[in-house]
Amino acid sequence: MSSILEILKNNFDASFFKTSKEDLLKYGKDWTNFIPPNPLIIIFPKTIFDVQKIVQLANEHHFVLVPSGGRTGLSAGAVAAQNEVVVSMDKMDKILSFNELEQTIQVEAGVITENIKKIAEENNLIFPIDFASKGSSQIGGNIATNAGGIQVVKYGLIRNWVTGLKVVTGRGEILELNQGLIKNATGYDLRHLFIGSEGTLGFIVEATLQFISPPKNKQVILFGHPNIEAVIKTMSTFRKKIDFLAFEFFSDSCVDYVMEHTQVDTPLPQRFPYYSILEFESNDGKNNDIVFQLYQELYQEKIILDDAFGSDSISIKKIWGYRENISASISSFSPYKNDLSVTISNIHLFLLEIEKVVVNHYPLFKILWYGHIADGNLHLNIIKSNDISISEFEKKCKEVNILIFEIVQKYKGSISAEHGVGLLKKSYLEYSKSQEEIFYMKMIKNIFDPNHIMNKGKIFDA
Ligand code: 2HG
Ligand code: ZN
Repeated sequence: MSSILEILKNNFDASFFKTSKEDLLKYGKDWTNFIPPNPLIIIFPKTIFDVQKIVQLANEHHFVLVPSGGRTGLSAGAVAAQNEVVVSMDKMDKILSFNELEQTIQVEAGVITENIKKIAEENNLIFPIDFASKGSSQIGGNIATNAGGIQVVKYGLIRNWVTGLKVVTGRGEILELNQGLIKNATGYDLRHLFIGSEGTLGFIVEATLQFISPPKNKQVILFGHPNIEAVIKTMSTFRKKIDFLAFEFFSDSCVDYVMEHTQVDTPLPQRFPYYSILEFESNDGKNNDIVFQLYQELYQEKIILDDAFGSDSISIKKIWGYRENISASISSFSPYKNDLSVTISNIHLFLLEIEKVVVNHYPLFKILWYGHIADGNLHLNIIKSNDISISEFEKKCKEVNILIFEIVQKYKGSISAEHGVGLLKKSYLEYSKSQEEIFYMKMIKNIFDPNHIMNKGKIFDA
């Protein structure tokens, strides 16, 4: 081990490293629970050529690199548990250019996502990727996990907004992919292989991102519902008639945590088993009429039991707070997380089957449902009771995982809709992908990273 440290220190001066125990713990992990970090050292490249040099050294001297961004991941994609060298993008955080004509921005990988959103807004545009961790996540990590969030139903995943990528492959070459082009029919688009590759093929070092015009007159309504069927009915009723900007849901079990954590009142004067949030564009009042008519029908059928309306930025923020703050509010309770998806036509049956399993197998644990139901994406978080140890809790959750993932497989769904595979989900990959597909994924890894120096052991054991 000491020789790896010597090799690195012979090639980079002290300003490139962090070695204190606190820094090793901090940079050796992401937001995932259950896997203790154990990195060898943290290195902070300042340029693409520094990254290239680190990759060359790793290939030459056979050590493993863990790319690290804002460390907000939830599947241990950025956890260094095996004495790896963590390569943090913190010092590669330059905004390189903004192109007014193309409405694109070129940035280094370490730029915080929220800063990109702010630049878009300063130019009367938006970068339409929105999730709660945007204040600390980095764009390189978002791209490496093909991040989603609350506006996917309208704008799609981050993949749709990356028009160019610069990467350093696991072999140490610099590739410039797609160069910001809108059209480029020249064979395989390697950009899309790097998006969502979780640092297993190389480093994303720069990106060109597309902005667009913002929606006009955003309106938000929070609904209270008697049960989960009512949430699904509300979502599908609106989805058939309007092109909404977002539709999210959460169970009442989430509400106490958010109230405690953010010191807010209940979302509605009375508590209901489930809540949903609809966001839409008012476009000359046309949508308002449709929404109002559908709302009245759903209210009469007792699908919606109460509502709160937001049309100014303060009330909109307040309503979204109940949904967006759930994850942060529960994080200190070490929740066990599942991030599942199916096609939205299957969501009703899928959810009911899974609910039956969790209610039967977790009689003593808190079950929290929330997520992006209009994308078919459900976050299922389980919080342990006080009388059981963390390791017993984890063991139990892993047993129940099998039952859940059998249902996922039956519905041809995904075991990880938007949080990636990392270390946490890799043993379940076969529930979502065939052995043949995994074989091709491993062959692709071998081409870009023949010596397996890039985030070894993440997604699969190649
Ligand atoms: C969200 O939608 C994030 O809030 C986090 O994807 C989900 O905490 C989670 O399980
Ligand atoms: Zn989510």
